[in-house]
Amino acid sequence: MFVHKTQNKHVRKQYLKMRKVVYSVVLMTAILMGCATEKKESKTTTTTTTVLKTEGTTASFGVRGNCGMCKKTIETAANSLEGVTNANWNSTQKNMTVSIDTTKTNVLDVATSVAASGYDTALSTGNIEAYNSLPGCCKYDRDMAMNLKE
Ligand SMILES: [Cu+2]
Repeated sequence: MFVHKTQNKHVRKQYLKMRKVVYSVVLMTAILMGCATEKKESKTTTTTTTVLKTEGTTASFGVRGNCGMCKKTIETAANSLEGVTNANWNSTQKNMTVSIDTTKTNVLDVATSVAASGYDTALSTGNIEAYNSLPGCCKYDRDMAMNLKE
């Protein structure tokens, strides 16, 4: 009886210790996840500022993709906007150049339209549903580097 009581006490002590560990793990995870989110956000900001090159009415930014079919989809998405006078995606450089009438549209809108068709750009993440319905050969690697030098 006495032994049993001591054991119980021991178990309870262990339980409390475990609970402490669990709490600190949860707290640590929360802190780490907070950090990760912050890092990701600052990374996106950096990409936005360094990747975008604007010269007059011509701008270029990174766009992920694989093949000729990707090129067609990406350029069609860009050209669907009023104010886009020329769109050219380079499959080797993973980069697109657009000529735009800035009174009608802007670079971010073009990037958003491309992203809606399933393609990641340096300024926006490709729509996941559109990506999933792309043909197999067009399902590009979502970690693919963009804005490559030829
Ligand atoms: Cu493709």
